[in-house]
Amino acid sequence: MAKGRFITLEGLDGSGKTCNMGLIQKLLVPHYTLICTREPGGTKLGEGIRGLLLQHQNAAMEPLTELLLLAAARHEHISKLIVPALNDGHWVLCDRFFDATYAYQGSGRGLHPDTIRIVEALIQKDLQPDLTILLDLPMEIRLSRIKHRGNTLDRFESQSYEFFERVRQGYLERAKADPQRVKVVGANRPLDLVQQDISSIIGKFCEYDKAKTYD
Ligand code: Z5A
Repeated sequence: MAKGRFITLEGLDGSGKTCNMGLIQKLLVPHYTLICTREPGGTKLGEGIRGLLLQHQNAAMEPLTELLLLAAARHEHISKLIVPALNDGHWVLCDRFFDATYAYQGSGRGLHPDTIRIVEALIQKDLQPDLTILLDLPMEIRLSRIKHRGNTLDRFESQSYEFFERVRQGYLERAKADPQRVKVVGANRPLDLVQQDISSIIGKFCEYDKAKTYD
C-alpha cells in the first residue's frame, strides 16, 4: 500500500486556517481517507499540553520551556497518530506543524534556529510535510479580524504587534527557503479568491502525486 501524504496549513491567527481546513477536507475526502488534526494537540496528552500553552496564568513561561512542551505534544502526535496513519495509507491534514515552531519560537521568541533544529531532528526524524499552504496575512488585517471575532485572546494571541510581525517574516523566510513544499497564498483577499488559489494548489499537488505514484 502506498504511504499517505502529509499536508500542513500555516499562518498567523486569523489568517483563515480553520475556514480553509474545511475546504481542503471537501476537496480530498472523495479521493483519499483523510485524517484532520491540529497542533499543539491531536492526542489526549497533546490537547492537555495545548491547554497549558494557551493559558494566561503561564504567561511567564520561558521560551525553551514553551519549545519543549510543544515538542512533547508533537512527539505524541507523530508517534501515535501521524506516522501510523501515513503508514496505513491515510492522508493527514494538520493545522500547524514545525514551520509554526520556527516562526513563533524562533523568529517570535528569539530561540536560535539550531536549538529548534536539534528538537526537530530528535522527534521528527525524516518526517516532513509533502505540502504546506501558508496563509499570509498583513498585520493590520490580522488585528481587525481578531477584533471582529470578539473572543478573549489566549496567551499567544495577546503578544505584541512586533512579535507577530517577526512571526510573519519568519514564516515567509521558511517559504522562501523551500518554495517547492511551501506555497504562499495571500489571505488578505475575499475568501472565494483565497479558496480558488487553495483549490488550484491542492489540484496540482494531487495530479503530481498521482503521476509520481503510477509512474
Ligand atoms: N504555536 C506555536 O507557537 N508554535 C507551534 O509550533 C505551534 C503552535 C504548532 C494555537 O494555534 C497557538 O499555538 C498559536 C501559535 C502557537 N497561536 N497564535 N496566535 P491555533 O492554530 O490553534 O489558533 P489560532 O492560530 O489562534 O487560530 P485561529 O485564531 O482560529 O485563526 P485561523 O484558524 O487561522 O482563522 P479562522 O478562524 O479561520 O478565521 C478568523 C476570522 O477571519 C473568522 O471570523 C473568519 O470568518 C475570518 N476570515 C477568514 N478568512 C477570511 C477572508 N479571506 N476574508 C475575510 N474574513 C476571513
